[in-house]
Amino acid sequence: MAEAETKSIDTASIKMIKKAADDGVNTAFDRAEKMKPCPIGAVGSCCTNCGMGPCRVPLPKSRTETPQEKQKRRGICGATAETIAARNFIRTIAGGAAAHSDHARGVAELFLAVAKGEAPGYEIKDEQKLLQLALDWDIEVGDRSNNEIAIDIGKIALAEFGKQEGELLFLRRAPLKRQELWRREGVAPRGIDREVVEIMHRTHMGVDQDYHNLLRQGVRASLADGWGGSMIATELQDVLFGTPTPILGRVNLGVLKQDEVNIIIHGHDPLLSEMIVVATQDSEMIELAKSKGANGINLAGLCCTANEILMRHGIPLAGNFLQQELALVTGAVEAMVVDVQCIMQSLPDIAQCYHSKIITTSPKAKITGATHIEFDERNAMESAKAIVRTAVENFPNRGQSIDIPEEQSDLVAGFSHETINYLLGGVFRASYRPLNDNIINGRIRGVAGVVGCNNPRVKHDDIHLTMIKELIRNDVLVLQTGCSAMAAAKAGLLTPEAAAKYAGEGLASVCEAVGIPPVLHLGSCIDNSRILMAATAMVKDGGLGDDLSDLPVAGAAPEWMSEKAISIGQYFVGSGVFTVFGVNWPTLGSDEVTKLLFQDFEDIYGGMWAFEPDPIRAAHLMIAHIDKKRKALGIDKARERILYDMEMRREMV
Ligand code: BF8
Ligand code: SF4
Repeated sequence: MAEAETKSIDTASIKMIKKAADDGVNTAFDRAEKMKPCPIGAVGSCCTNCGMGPCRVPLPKSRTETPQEKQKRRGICGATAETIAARNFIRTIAGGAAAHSDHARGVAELFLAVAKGEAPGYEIKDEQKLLQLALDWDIEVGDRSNNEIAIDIGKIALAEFGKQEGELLFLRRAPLKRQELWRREGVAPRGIDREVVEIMHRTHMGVDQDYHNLLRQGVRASLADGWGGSMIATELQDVLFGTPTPILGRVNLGVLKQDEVNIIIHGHDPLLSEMIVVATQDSEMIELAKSKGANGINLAGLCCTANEILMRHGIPLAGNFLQQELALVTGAVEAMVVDVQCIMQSLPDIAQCYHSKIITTSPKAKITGATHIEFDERNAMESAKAIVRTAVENFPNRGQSIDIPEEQSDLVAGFSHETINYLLGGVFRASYRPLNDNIINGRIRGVAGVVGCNNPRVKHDDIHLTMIKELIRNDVLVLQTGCSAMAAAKAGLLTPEAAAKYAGEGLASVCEAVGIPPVLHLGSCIDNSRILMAATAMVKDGGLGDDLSDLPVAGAAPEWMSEKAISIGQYFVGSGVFTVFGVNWPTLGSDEVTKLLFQDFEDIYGGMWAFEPDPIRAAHLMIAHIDKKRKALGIDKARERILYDMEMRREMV
């Protein structure tokens, strides 16, 4: 195997990659080295949609292909490279949108149960947000109780999934111009499930065979994710568990403890993790841990469920996606409790090399070789305790091969879009005005959302960090979610001190004045909907155009791997945001489809995709786009003045 140092930039991970090799444990880093991607599948030209195939359609031999030659490059059903690439691409969107939205459906179901008093242990924590939702959805408030209002909200939220006509309710939150554009283009989503199902229908053999038309449906389903499923999940979770406010946390494998029962909660669903948080603090459980020789119970998170409990409780993050196997390699994890999404099937096998237990909890996500303890939300505390008890009882089985890396970093998280509002505008006059003003006066050049996964095809965390540092150095404020936020956190970028160290002078001056980091952590991947809301608030506050596509903003997922990332990227593009992805790009098998996504979409949606694996170059594509928007807004001169002032100030000292 190649040197561990080439696999990750994170020293804790490098140590565990080496330990894995010593312990004879195989990880995603090893598998990625061995498994060469199929070159035809990698560019989106392999179709498995029917039993006549699989069909692999090669790239044209020359740019000036004759009709006769072109005819030969087809699947058995006659599908062209364009159709195949577009079908594959929107099926990816369907997968991602379905994952976010099915998560959201679970939240809505629990929400309704809580409102009806059928889910003991949960309660409505954020009354203000509940009332805001009631207002948004025209639900009568009057002197009705919170639970009565919540029952209406829960029912309406659930109906959004199966709605057959009309439009999703949250579309109304977008700037008016954007809503009109969506209607004009026929991409305003009806029901969430309907848009996903329609993709599966249209991509069946012999249905939609026009790549423009296919991609239009892709945009529609992705919008049903961003302004539908994901936004519903974020909003209802906030009402149930509290809207995040700035909170201190710690990150990296060093948060695991030698002398305590280590429980890692991994996946995406806060319904479970919220209860596990409570169960690990239960005195009966702590006593049990002590009786087993441990000094207590230490809970840490992985992947997006980690972000959820970090944002609301300050629970430490053990790490991001590519650290899930490495966490087990420490030999110090009593149980890894998983729910849904981004969970590697290799975990039970690795757990067997140590003493760890992998506990699956969702009826939707079982893994052969894992222990299944179903989490029943209507009997949440009992289920959570059963899970914690299993972990605690495993403590005496710890083996000899234990090595917890010491690395851990401080971070500040909890920047919901409401918090950004308060922090910048003050509690009494919450507003995005100061952010807009600092963009207009050029101290902040623009805003970038840097989000998404890890991917072992590239150096772990390195692409995120290089991109983010380049952006903040150039005065671009960075908003983050998902595994990308954890990469930045491990490198210390989510602390206020990072502003002086890494940010350009303009951005640093704003961060120092407000006391915020130059990189703001907004939560899990469904919380990308918070970025949509923050961008919308910027438009509504005025001075930066009248649509999301006018804003000097850009998005990126430089180490993406998940179908969810493609759905997220697509809803940002469909909302008017320039979005650049790294690693690889799944439509390169068709020049036409790629051109539509990378160029023509800008004319239609004001936002478009780009692919650039080099993080510095990708950052500069984003900066160039931000500057283009500044120019269109007529605020490009302000920034030149500011830089000039700073140059002069530097000369004076
Ligand atoms: O939903 S960033 S690796 S954990 S998919 Fe998965 Fe990607 Fe992480 Fe979160 Ni999002
Ligand atoms: Fe091949 Fe067409 Fe079947 Fe796809 S749908 S596998 S291109 S025959």
